[in-house]
Amino acid sequence: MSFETVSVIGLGYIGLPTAAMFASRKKKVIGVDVNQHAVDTINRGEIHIVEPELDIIVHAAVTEGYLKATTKPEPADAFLIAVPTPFKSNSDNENGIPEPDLTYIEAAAKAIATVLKKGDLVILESTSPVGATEQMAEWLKEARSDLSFPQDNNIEPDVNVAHCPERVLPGHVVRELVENDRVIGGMTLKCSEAAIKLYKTFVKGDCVTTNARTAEMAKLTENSCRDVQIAFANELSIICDKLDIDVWELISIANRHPRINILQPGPGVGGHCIAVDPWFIVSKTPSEARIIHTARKVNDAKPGWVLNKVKLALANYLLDHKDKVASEVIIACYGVAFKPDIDDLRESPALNIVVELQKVHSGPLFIVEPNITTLPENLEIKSKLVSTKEALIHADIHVMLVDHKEFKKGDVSFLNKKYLVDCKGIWENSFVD
Ligand code: SAJ
Repeated sequence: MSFETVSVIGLGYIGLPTAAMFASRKKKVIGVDVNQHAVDTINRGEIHIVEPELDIIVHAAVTEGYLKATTKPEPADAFLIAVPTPFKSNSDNENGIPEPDLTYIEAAAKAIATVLKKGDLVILESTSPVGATEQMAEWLKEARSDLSFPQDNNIEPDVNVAHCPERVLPGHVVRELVENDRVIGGMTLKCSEAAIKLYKTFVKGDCVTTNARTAEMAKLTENSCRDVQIAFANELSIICDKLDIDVWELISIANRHPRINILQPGPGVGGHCIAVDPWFIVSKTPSEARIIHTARKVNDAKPGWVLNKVKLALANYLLDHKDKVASEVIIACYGVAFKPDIDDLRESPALNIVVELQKVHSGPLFIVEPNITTLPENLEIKSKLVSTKEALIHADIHVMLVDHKEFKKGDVSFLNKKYLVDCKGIWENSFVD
């Protein structure tokens, strides 16, 4: 069992760094993506996403001939599938629970099936609902009845299949890919052994072996646990607002207890993982997953709560400035990414707040986002991308949404607290009452 050629299907935030890691260890890597722009960019030795240190690794891998990208799968010894697993659109069932959409996995499985051969290893890395790896193996088998698969109860199937979920943190992907422990969920023990051999090419962390279903559930459990913990912090922030208590001070005091570690409230939970993955548990076990379901609802409701706070600040401002009308009031929003110090706007609660604000506020909106150079199309109507300084000087209402490092510097104590909505508690405390 040797893996000289590795193919990574899906060259996004996980697939591209993973492909680059194998290539940096001098494996021949074939990256496959349906996005021609991504393929062309990578083949120029450049990257189409923002992730620290990745550009240098990809550039070296392409220049030295270890990494190439293409839109059509080619034969390889191991295939890693790292495609998105979103919700189905308009899929809410009668309980309002979104269902996972496995069509990208199905398409990737069918595409690689055409080039599979005896001895190959197929790994599903995409975060998936329990049972998805078995389903993927079925799709492979349907397409290639000439090969045997682990579900055939064959001790040595022609093709090994495993689920090895990615668990890296955006912004730290290059380091975490190497250092994190890896969950290896082979459909059989032999499948796990093959997968460990492959990952040990670059993984320094432990490779922890389990079965595919437990590996699927482990990934969902990690992200659901974080979602529940953030929901607790978000709920606290709403309770404290009602009771006139500074939630940031409260959490820092409570966290001095040796066994308490409360996370930080914010404008809601975003990204393509924590806000999505818990639903994969809830949709499979709706009657049992009660806390997980409630946490999702608490976090999803937070942007609406923030929006109401902004409306209140605007009402206060107009009460104090009788000579002004709403259309003259400039609201500045600081941060639209889904979390600090990244450019990723996907599933961003901050972005959703700004989009909604655009609908309800008749005046101009200033957006401060140091990590992007142009605004997304849906924000261009009456929003303007400005510097922190311009927003601080010219805006009337200030909405701190994402605690990017740029916002933590400088003095904001000249702002009027009545016209500030601080979702991250980094400016509120600059004021002396
Ligand atoms: N957030 C808070 N308060 C906090 C921490 C986070 O409101 O105290 C918010 C963030 O602002 C963001 C959201 O939660 O909107 C998610 O951010 P995150 O940093 O918690 O997680 P992600 O989505 O960037 O990455 C997570 C990680 N999972 C865990 O930490 C359990 C990462 O390890 C996974 O690989 C990744 O999901 C994934 O791909 O599934």
